[in-house]
Amino acid sequence: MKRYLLVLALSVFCNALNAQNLNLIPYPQQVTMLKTTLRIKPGSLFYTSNSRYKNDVLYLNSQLGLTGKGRQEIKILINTDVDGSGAYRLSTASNKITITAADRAGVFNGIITLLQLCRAANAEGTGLVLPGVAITDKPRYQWRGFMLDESRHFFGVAAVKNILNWMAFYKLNRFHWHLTDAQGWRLEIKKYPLLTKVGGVGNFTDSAASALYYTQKEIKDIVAYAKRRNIEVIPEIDMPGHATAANHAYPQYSGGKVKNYDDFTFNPGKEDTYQFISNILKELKVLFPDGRIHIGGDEVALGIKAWDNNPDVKRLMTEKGYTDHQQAEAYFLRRIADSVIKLHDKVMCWDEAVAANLPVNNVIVNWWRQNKPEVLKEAITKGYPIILSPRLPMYFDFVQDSIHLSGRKWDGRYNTYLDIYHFPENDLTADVYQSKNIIGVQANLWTETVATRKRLDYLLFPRMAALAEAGWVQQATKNDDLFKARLKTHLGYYKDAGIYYYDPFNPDLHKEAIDIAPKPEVTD
Ligand code: TNX
Repeated sequence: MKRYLLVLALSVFCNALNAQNLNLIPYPQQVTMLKTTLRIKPGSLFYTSNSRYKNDVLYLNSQLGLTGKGRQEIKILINTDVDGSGAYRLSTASNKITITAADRAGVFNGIITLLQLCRAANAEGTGLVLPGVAITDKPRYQWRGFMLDESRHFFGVAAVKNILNWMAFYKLNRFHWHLTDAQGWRLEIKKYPLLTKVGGVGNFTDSAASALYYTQKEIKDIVAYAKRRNIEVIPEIDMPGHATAANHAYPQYSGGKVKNYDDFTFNPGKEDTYQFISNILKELKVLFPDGRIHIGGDEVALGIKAWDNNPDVKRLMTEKGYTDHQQAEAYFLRRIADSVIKLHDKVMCWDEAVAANLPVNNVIVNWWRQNKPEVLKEAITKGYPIILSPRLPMYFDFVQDSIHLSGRKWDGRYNTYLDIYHFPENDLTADVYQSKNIIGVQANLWTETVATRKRLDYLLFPRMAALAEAGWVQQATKNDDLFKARLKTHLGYYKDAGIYYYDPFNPDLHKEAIDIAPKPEVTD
């Protein structure tokens, strides 16, 4: 009996070890290693007879650079027994590949796991020897997001597509695109050409840089590119604060001027402002067919003093019986949310907007102020679905190593890949992170200190891999040593792709990429 138990324990242990050698990130819920292997001959292409998923299989071929005439079938079955959206089973037993999933998200996730298996597989000649596996997998969170700020600095189509490709490789499925802010409006709106012509001028480091923005044609192309990779794109039009670029283009909608924050806000007391924004939203509806818009709502306080001298705001306050500006701010957000709901149905906002009492059924709250846990609790109590993206550890503009100089810190704290890996259980109490209101996690890359692709990559890799684990893997399965071992293989993938990444195991390998002379720490 004792001996039997020993053999059993040993085989479970070996299975776990071999399964780690598959180098899957994020790590699946359950992996069983089989005794068989699956040989894929040189010159073979993956194919499926299930016509709905042909494009997903073509994606796999293109990612692996496969060309040829031979066929390796993937049997794709849709089965509602599989546990929820995005879940899948993948088997490579007895010379057959089968993916069983509840929906297209699950099929795509299964294909990505197969893609990673192929990348890690032994190559024989130019063919592949895949291990026999039976994988049962499902995501911890439905929303696994990444946000890029392209207002402070603009990176362009190629950089965004590269990010989307890696997001797909890591089963991240929401791209939050911060397209407007004080430093630049980056989205063509046909009815208001000055938004990009004037509002697109400048960036965080050079206020005179020539206008950079996405045309509507480019936006459509990127949204379709993302959809092929099972990624929804959520554009953010930040308002009523962070609106300086728009106000420079159309000053008639500005909330006014105040020291250091001239024209930071839209004018909430003017009816025309709502017409202006609603016309912009109408164009967004065509560009972003998934229909979710992020309306910002953050840091209005920075420029709200301007409303003291604004006659339209004064009139609004008297009419509504408001006693402070925050009520006017909430009024603005409710009206904008109503317009979005009428047009698109789905709204997102930063956590300041919890105070505005927007409709609970159509609004997702993005909690970012880790120093305000009471706001997260309030959002839960009010019943909002919530995305967790607190500055600590989910802001990728924070430094990731004690030796790094450029980027933010908060009371000396910064965001290592392991901090991200252990989110949210290391940062929040169980009653909070186990609340059913929490629908996902997201990392945000603000780009005040990021002007080049090189630094963009440096801040993203390898933290994107840790983000993938935070969004996918159950707390009980996490293990630093095993994650590190898998990550080492992925650093090799970055190297092959020519990415300038940070190597946590050898910090001197690539020197910190610095674009702008570092500033001392500020906590705000
Ligand atoms: C706060 S997060 C901001 C951004 C900055 C970021 C820098 C949020 C909703 N607002 O405008 O870029 O900090 O870390």
